[in-house]
Amino acid sequence: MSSPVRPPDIAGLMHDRLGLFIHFGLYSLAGRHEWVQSFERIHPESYRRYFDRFDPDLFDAADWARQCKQAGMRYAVLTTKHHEGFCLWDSAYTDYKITNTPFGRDLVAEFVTAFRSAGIKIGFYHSLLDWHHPDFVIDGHHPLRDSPDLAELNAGRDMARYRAYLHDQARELLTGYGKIDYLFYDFSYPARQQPHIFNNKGAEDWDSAALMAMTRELQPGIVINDRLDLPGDLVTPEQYQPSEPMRRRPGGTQGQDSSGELVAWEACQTINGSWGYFRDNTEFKSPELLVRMLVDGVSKGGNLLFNVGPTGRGTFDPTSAQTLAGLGAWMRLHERAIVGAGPSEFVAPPDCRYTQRGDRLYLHLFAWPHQHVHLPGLAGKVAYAQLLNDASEITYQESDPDREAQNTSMGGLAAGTLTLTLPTRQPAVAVPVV
Ligand code: H79
Repeated sequence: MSSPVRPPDIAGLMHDRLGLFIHFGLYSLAGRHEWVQSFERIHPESYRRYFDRFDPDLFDAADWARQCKQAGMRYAVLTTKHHEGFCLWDSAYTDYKITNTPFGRDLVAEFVTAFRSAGIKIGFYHSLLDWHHPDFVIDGHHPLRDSPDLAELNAGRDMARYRAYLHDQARELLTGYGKIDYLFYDFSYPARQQPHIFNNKGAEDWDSAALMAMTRELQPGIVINDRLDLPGDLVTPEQYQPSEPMRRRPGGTQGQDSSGELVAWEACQTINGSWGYFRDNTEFKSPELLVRMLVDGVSKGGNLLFNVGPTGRGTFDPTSAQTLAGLGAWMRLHERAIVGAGPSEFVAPPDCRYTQRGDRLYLHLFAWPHQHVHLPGLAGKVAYAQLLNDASEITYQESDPDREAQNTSMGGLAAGTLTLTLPTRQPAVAVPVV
């Protein structure tokens, strides 16, 4: 049999640079973090109150897709199942699924159809942890970890049976919804990484090698992340921006090292510190901050997977919608400096970032200097300069190497410096009309 395995299309995903993460589940009804069941040690029987009332009546996949696309995002990743174990599709392997709630529809199917027809790549987030499955051995993350009868509760649990369930459901997701571009498995916590957690879980518990092989076989070209406790196609820093381009750690698992080869990476970021809808977390990142995170990431070779947590009604809350629109307004004018762009061979001055796409160099100013910005090493390299947002010409001067030692009008700048004359006022990030 010829191998159907095609190498992951990591270049395609990295080209896109900006994606939308969507965390939606029963925790969206609690409205206080997707880890609420674990944080508050909520017993499964009590947590069922959300299952019985799950009815996102305003959910409209086409509207989510429209907002995603307008934000300039080219791919989207939806939680098919989070740690709570609730499935957003009509799985044959459990009753703990969306089609058994008052909502009664297969949300994964609607998501896939709407996003794909909007030309957005499809990503699935799938939790390796499962706090609902009766065979999942209770560990240091589990809601029942403090139960007085823990030993008794764990006595009949069998990870081999859970593993079969995990693989069966992955197969279901990878065969029932057409082409899937990206799989974000989450997450592993082997003893060597989280020694403070009991009943740690890693590659053997998930049979990560087989799960990864099956994923690749069923979806040729799919990109798989690095959280199976095995090397993946990209590394996924969570809620932090790396200060340098990321390098693969020896062994290739979650995390980074300064010595290895350069590796594709994608930072995932929340809007307000929580992935699931959190009503009372009102410290939102501004579109300006998100633009900086995106630009900084692209300048270091990385993607930004930006998250929204829809409300229990199934909509993006007003601040999230506004933030997406703000990001989109910026992307409409600056997309060519982001999509298909990456790090530059040149070194940007302080408070600046360079991104480069082919022979086009994009200078991003994080602080707006008075009148001039000096770019060492660029003299003689630039044929024309313009402002991206309105295509207005940027005039420039080059320092004269022969007169370098003298106190010239260029103020004794190093030879090879290019000096741009900036507009007196920094162009504003456009205010979107939603
Ligand atoms: O789905 C989102 C998170 O719920 C999930 N990954 C993203 C994409 C995730 N959250 N935490 N983790 C993965 C890793 C676990 C971190 C922990 Fe903790 C540190 C577990 C216990 C201490 C963070 C802080 C979570 C609970 C407290």
